[in-house]
Amino acid sequence: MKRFIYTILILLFGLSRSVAQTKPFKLWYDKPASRWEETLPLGNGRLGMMPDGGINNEQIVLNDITLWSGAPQDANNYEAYKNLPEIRSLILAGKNDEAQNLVNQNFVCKGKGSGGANWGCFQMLGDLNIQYQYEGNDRLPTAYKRELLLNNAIATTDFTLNKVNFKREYFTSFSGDVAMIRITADQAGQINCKLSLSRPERSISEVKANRIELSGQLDNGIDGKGMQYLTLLAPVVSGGKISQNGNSLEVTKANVLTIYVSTKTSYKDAQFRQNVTLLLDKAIKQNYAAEKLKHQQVFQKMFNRLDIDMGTGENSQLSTDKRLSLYYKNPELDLQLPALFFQYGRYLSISSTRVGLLPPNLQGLWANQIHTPWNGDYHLDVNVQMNHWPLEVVNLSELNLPLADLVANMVPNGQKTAKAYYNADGWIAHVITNIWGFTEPGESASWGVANAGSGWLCNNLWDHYAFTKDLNYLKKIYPIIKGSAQFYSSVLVADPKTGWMMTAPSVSPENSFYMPNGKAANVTIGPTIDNQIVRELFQNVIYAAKTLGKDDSLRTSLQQKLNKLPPAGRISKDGRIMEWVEDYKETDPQHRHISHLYGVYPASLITVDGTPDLAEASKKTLNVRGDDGPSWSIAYKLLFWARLRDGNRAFKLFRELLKPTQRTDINYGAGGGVYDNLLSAGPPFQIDGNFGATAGIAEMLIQSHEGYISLLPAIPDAWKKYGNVKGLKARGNYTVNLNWKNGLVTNYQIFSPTGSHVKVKVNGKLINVVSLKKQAK
Ligand code: FUC
Repeated sequence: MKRFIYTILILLFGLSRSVAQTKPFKLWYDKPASRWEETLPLGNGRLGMMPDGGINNEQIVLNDITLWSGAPQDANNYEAYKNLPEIRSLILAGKNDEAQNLVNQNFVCKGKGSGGANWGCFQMLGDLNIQYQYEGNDRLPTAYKRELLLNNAIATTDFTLNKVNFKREYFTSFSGDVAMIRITADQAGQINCKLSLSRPERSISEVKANRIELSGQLDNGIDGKGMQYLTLLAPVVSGGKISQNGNSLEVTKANVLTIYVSTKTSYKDAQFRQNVTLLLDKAIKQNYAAEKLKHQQVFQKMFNRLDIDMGTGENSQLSTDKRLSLYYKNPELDLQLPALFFQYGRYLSISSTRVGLLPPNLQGLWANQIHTPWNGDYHLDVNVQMNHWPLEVVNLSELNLPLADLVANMVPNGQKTAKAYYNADGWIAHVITNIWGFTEPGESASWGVANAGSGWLCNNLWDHYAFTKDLNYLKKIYPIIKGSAQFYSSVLVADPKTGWMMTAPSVSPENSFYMPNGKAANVTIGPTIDNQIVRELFQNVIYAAKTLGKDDSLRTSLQQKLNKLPPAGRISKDGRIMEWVEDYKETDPQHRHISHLYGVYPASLITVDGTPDLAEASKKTLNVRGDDGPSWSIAYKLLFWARLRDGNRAFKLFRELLKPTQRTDINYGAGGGVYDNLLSAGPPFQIDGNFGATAGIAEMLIQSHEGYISLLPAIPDAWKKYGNVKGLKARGNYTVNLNWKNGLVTNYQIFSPTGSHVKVKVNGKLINVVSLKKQAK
């Protein structure tokens, strides 16, 4: 029954830009980090640092989101398309293994692909090393505390040694764009230390005029003259003195020491050398307290858009590592940890990307190696998308824009790739990319020929429009998504058996199947994920063209093709969603990728109400896949269960994800988890698990993919008692606040810039309300 509830326009807390934070969200420890995976991540979207809080020696790993080796390259095999007819006819004849051999021979990228030096790698910038000296004989400190306060993006280390209270304060300024560390003591002249900058390779470190300079040039894989960087460190003291000791600077008997680190790379910045100095000089001139305040204000403009409280518990007071070790068994004793992990995800997004720069990579912004795992790049078969899944719903919408820029930058090469391999219109990217716009298939057929990378990226870009309804943005991305649709439209192959039109050759991300002859293969026609991605893309482009009043004939032809796509999901003999067009047996039933449930999340092609049979089959699929895997895979399963409205199962996956681990080996199987610093482990550290779980928690509290806003669609029993969230977003540019008790919504407000009719599902009932007016941000 439809009923309009006209809500009175009382401005409870809706008009203010930000939501006052009820509680501090902290990570804290009573000892220094003993490994990098325990250090605390700071970042301002470009510049990152991870201090370990060491007493005598402190190592602070520095990062810059733009620091990449490699260079643009053309790895397109321009003869590849000639093999397409044969590859396709082998697939259609059921000779997938032979087709796969041919793909390996003639249909992969030229050169070494992701293994090549020109392909490149996101690299650590360097280490800031501080060797401290103390007066007095005590060696062991008391009252040690190392902390990261998410609310203001500041880390601290406090301890007492020889009756002196020391404090270190660290932040990467969102205002001045430099890293700052301030060391103080409560007695005069107690700060003695030696400062140096180092990097495992390709670096020169020298002292010039009381500043340490670290500079170098990375390999581009061509002539060795790749990206350049320059880092400047300047200590400023009150009391005491600074002197040079080789490549280090020594601080003696200071009362206060402030260390400024300014860094830049040559990425899109010919003036980077001058800019490093400008930033540094400017920062030093600022009053420290004023700069710290400005840093917090800029950061909080984003962070404070959302607040969450789901209670607390006796373990919530413990140090983060202890909380983590106790959580799996007794989650009821720490009701705050899910809220902390959720806000940590938001904190990590704000810290690891910035409008105008690059999206967070596989490790966000943080790396302590030259050769980072998987080159620290962008994987297009789930990982980079997962990094962006929480952004809209957790009210950090603009942080989706760097990905849109990255994708726009891929299009020119993607057009060449479309021609070279498929003789097709539009553009394609396969499964991996870098900051240099790589779009070619990867170097091995088993994973590299996935066709859906560009389509998935485009559908991810669509989210920003779906949530914001920003027409200017739609105009900006329209040529990109149109070009992607044109590609798929021109390559789809009609399967003579079914008449369906599908991609070929392609793979279901990284999984393989047994052919009837018992041999294993990956290459196929129409893996389910491709069918779903193409369906969603065509729908989006048709909608966009209509909204923008453009391309009538393209709309008609996409609509015709849409009618010939396979259904969004098909059910296998044993009741699961089929991963491939044939009901093949998979070689790895617990495979980490669950690509054929793309239609459940992030798409909404399979829903509990809309397609109940497919929703049931999705549950069976998940039960066979199991609840383990690398952390990103656990997070994805959490999201699926949230969409399938099973809050308790989603919560179980949350607990699995929060299992403490110290493993750093490269893992493709079971055994994800989080490190003591709450960064997620594949292992190794891979940030998608953090972002996926943040999106997952949001999805347990609010959903808006079925034409209405659903409040608490998958709340687990464990979180039912009490909670409130302010500042969640829903599709259509709505901002939502809600309170609940005993699993029932007790109060909610929905805001939008104009105040419009919107459907809301509250406590199981679908009703129509008018949203409160709220100034657009
Ligand atoms: C995909 C996944 C792996 C890993 C890598 C970075 O290839 O299959 O588990 O996450 O990306």
